[in-house]
Formats: sequence, C-alpha cells, structure tokens
Amino acid sequence: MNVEKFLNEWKKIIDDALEKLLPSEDTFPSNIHKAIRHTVLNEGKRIRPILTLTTHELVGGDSTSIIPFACGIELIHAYSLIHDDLPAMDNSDFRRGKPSCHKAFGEAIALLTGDALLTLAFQVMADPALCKNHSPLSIVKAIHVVAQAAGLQGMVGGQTVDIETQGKSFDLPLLEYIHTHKTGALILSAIKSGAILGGAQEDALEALTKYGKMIGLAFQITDDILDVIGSKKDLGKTTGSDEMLGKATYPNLLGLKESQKRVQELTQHAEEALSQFGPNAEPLKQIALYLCERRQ
Ligand code: GRG
Repeated sequence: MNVEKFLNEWKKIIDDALEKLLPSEDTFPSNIHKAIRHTVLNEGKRIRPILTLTTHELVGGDSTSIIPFACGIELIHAYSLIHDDLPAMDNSDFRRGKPSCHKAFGEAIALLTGDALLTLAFQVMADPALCKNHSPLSIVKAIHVVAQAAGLQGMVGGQTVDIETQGKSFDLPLLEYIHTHKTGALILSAIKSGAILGGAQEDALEALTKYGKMIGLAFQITDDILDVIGSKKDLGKTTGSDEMLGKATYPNLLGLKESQKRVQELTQHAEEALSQFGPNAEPLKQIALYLCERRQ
C-alpha cells in the first residue's frame, strides 16, 4: 500500500470537513475567526483524525459518520499548538511555516483562539447528530477518553511537568511521563475513541491501546530527534538544536543513536500489537512506519 497516498487522501477529506466546520473569516468578531482559520486550515498532517478514522474502519465502523468527531480531535491539537507557541511556553514565532498565532494576531487573541478551539472541539464531538449512527453511551465514552487525554491526566499534565523540568536534571521515568502525557495521550485517545465509536470488542480495544501507547511515545521521540537533525524548512518552525539544550528530550538524555533505536523498537512493538487484526491492520502498521520515518 502507498501510505503517502493514503494519508493525503484522508488529509484532503479532513481539510474539507474542517473548512466547512469553521465559521467564515467575516463572522463577527472577525479577528478571532481569522485567527482560528489561520491556525487550523491547510497545513498539518492531520495524523490524529486520520488515526481515529482508520481505527474506526479497522473495527468495522463506517468512518463517514464520525468525520466531525475526528475533526474535533484536530481542533484540540490546534489549540495545544497555539498555547505551546506562546512566549510563556515554547516562545515560537513560526508554526507550520507561517507566523504562529500570537505573532499574527497578538497574545490576547491567541489565548482566546486556543480557548475557542478547545471549546469548539467538544461542541462538535457532542453534536447530537452523532446519535443517528452511534449509541449515546459509546459517544459519551469516546468524549470522556478524549477529555481525559487533553486535560490534567494527559496533555496539560505532561506540559506542566515539561515546563517545570526545563533546565533541571531528569531521568528516563520522568521523561517518559512527559512524552506519554504531553503528546502520547491525545494520539492514544484518537485511536481509542475511533475504536469505541466503532463498537470494538474488549480484546481489540486492548490491542489498539497497546499500539496507541507505542506510537504516541515514538511520535514525540521522533519530534525530539527532528529538532536536532531535521531541517527548519521541513519542520516549518524556528526552534532547533540550540533551543533544545536543557530541555527534557530523548536525544539530550540518551543521545541520538539510542533515541533512534528506541523509536524503531516502539514501532516494531506497535506493529506486533496489531497481530489479531491480520492484513486489515496494514494501514495502521504503515502509519506507524511512516511516523517513525517522517521528516516533519
Ligand atoms: C493549557 C495553557 C495551556 C497550555 C497547554 C497542552 C499544551 C499547552 C501543549 C501541549 C504540548 C504539545 C504542543 C504537544 C504536541 C507536540 C507535537 C509533537 C506537535 C506536533 O504535532 P504534529 O507533528 O504537527 O502532528 P502537525 O503540524 O502535522 O499537526
């Protein structure tokens, strides 16, 4: 299978859905609507919603009914990028090759844009229209999984520890906590929510959870590696190896080679976790490989 073609086709579907879902730029108050569209549209690999939709199909679901739900996860991701780029956090002037939200619209609007995206995400995921094709219980469970991953027990918790660790010494368990919470949790929830909405059985959910944990951690280690060896043009941001000094990253703790080895091991474990699905799991396996070999 051609994974790049597969991802591009899904990206187009998600981009179109996001375009329709977001209010137009001239909606009052227009500045925040411009900031929302500036942040969300066009760029971005859309890996999280693609994982939701691919997993949903793997367990026998029809992905068309959950495209808005999957877009909600992308909106949470977009909010996290806005807040992550703020001067009080990563202080990054560029994101996806464009000025970051606070650079283009100012810090106050950037904060509000993040807040609006996070709230809109849950508005979209809780759309009663989803009940036409899915049981209310599965919808509540899926939203619960995503909310947990976005909040204190996931992304916000991980980001807090990441910030508090800067410039201090850290060990592997702490680093793994940061990575699995800051980045891994939302990725895992994208997979789990797709499976839950697809009515996955307990053993399938368990296998997909293993897969999600492995690729979530591998994803952030790869991000750390790219900050050292990736081109700033490919990454579309200004932070690079100098800015990574003193940060809790795998290359800083284990070195580049060991970090790359860890990504390969995690990717292999992720593939193995899918054995019960046979050839149907090929798309998820290929996505795991693609993520481990990506340049941006
Ligand atoms: C609650 C005030 C407040 C802030 C929260 C949650 C948070 C700030 C930050 C989360 C940290 C974060 C941004 C983690 C994700 C890191 C990461 C690997 C981003 C890049 O994801 P990709 O590669 O990006 O999927 P694209 O551009 O393809 O979407």
